[in-house]
Amino acid sequence: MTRFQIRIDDEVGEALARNRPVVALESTIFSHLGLPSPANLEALNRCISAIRRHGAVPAITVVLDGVARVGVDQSEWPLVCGPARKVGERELGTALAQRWKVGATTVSSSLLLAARAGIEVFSTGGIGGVHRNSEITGDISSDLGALAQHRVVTVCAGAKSFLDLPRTLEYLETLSVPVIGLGCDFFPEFTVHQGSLPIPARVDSVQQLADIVRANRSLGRTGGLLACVPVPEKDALQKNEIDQITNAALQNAAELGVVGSAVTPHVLKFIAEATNEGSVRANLALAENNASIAAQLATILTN
Ligand code: PSU
Ligand code: MN
Repeated sequence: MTRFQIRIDDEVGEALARNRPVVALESTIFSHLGLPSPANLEALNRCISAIRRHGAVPAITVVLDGVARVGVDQSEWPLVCGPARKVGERELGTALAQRWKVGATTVSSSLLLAARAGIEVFSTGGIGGVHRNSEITGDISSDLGALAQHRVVTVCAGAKSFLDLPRTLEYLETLSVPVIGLGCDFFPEFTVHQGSLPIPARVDSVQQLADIVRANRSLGRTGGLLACVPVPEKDALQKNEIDQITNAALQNAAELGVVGSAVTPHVLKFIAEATNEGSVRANLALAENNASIAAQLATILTN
C-alpha cells in the first residue's frame, strides 16, 4: 500500500523539536496564481527575511512531485514561484495520490499541514471568505472552515476587499473563530488600511495577542484564531479607487463566466493590472508585515 507522508524540512523539524518559533506560509500567494512574476519571488524573499529577522524559522507549505512539504530549500523556490495547481484543503489528498507536480497551498490546506506538523502560527496576505452574491453562487471559501478547525493562529490583513466582508465576519462568528485586530478598531480590508466594519476585539501589542491565544487554549478550545493587522499606511491603496476597480473586476469575471476556484486569481490579476501594480506593492508590504508579526507571536508563544 502506498503511504503518503508529510515531509517536514530538517531545519523546521529541528526548530519544532527544540520548541523554537516557526511560522508557516502558504504558497498560492507566491505562485503565478497569487502574484505576477517577479513580484511573487520578491514577496517570498521579503516574508522569509522578515520571519528570520525576528529569529523564527519559515516553513512554506507546498506540494512538490506529489509530496506535501512543510518547509522547502531555497533551491526549490523557483518551483514554488512558478505555474501551479491550486490546492485547497479538499484537494490535498488528491494532489498526493495523483502526484501533482506543483500544488500551491491556500490558507485552508496550509492550516492542515501546519497543524499536522505542530506549527502554531501561520502568516498570509488576506484570507478567502464569503464572496459577494454568495446567496446566488454559494461561493464561500473553505479557508473559513479550516480556520475554525485547525489549532493554528492565522495572521492576515483581513479579507480581500472584493469579498462580502460583513458576511465574512458573520460567518467567522457562526464558526466561533475569534477575530482580533492588532492596533485597529475595524476589520482590515486587505490593501486598504482603514476598514469600516467594527472588529470584534482589539489588542495593541503582540504580547496581548499571545495572551488571548493562551486563554483560548486554557479553555480547551481546539480551533484557530484570526489575528488581523492593517496594511502599513504608506503602502495602502485608497478605498474609493479600489472600490471602483473591484466592481469592474467582478463584472469582468462574471462576463467571462469565471467561476469557482478560478475567481480569486482572476480578480487579483485584474486589480493588479488596473492599479498599475499598486495592489501588488500593497500586497507585498502587507504580506511582509504579517510575517514579521507572526514571527514575534511565535516567539512569545514558545517562551
Ligand atoms: N490572498 C492573496 N493572494 C492569494 C490568496 C489570498 O493576496 O492568492 C489565495 C489564498 O491562498 C487563499 C485563497 O487561501 O486565495 C482563497 O481562494 P478561494 O477564494 O478560492 O477559497
Ligand atoms: Mn471559492
